[in-house]
Amino acid sequence: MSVLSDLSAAVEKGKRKVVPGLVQQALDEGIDPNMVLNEGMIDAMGRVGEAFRKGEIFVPEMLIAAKAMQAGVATLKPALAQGGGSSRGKVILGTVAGDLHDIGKNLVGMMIESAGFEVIDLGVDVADEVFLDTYEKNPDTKIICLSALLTTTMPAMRSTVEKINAASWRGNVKVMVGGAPITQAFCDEIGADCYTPDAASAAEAAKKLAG
Ligand code: B1M
Repeated sequence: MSVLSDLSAAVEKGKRKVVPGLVQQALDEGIDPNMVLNEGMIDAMGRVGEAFRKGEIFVPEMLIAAKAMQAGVATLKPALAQGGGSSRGKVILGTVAGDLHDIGKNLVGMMIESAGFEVIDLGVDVADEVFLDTYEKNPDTKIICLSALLTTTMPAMRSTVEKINAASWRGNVKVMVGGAPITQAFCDEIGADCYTPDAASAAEAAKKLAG
């Protein structure tokens, strides 16, 4: 078995102590960090989600796999996030109210940071007013980024965007949305400026949006 399939199996089984070593081994073998992320870890989380959906595993197993992936991402971060700095401006980032998923959001933050932005990460379960207050305290922010992983928290994303759209400063900031259930059609429907499907494209879009 290749190191990537070993890594993928270890993430799926939630082997938090083994995962960082396998990530390092993959990097030492010269495997592209994006391949380590996508084929070694994100694919595994897809299988975990599928097993949960079928009722083969439950929330604790999903959480253990998430922790293993987080440990792997921490090891991968220096290789993924090259060329930092904070010259492109500020980005506010958070997972919307009611939603506790943060692995994808953290990857988006990492990639945007490595594209040269200063990221203000508000964490998970972020209420509308926290996004708005944070912008008002940081009016030089270029983009507000919202993540949602649950169909049941899409209305919270809509609500946050509606409140941002009603703010007097709306013309000064862009709004980017993403997360597994989010689509371009939903982005258009709620009046956000940009939808991106993954962390790499979020960083590319951020550069364009910030001008
Ligand atoms: Co949750 N969960 N979960 N979960 N969980 C999903 C999302 C689910 C699809 C699993 C399934 O049923 N197949 C399902 C949602 C179904 C739906 O809504 N249609 C689900 C459910 C149901 C739940 C609970 C309700 C379960 C329960 O309690 N009964 C519960 C909800 C808790 C809550 O939030 N209130 C719950 C809880 C959890 C854990 C806490 C156990 C854990 C999260 C731990 C954590 O994040 N710290 C968890 C996990 C791990 C998952 C799965 C297995 C993996 C998510 C993940 O991290 N993926 C997930 C199944 C799956 O995704 N296949 C599932 C890897 C990550 C890199 O991908 O987050 O999609 P993702 O991010 C991508 C893109 O989406 C995009 O870029 C990222 C990187 O490329 N992206 C953006 C994300 N945000 C973006 C923002 C952008 C742009 C791109 O711009 C701003």
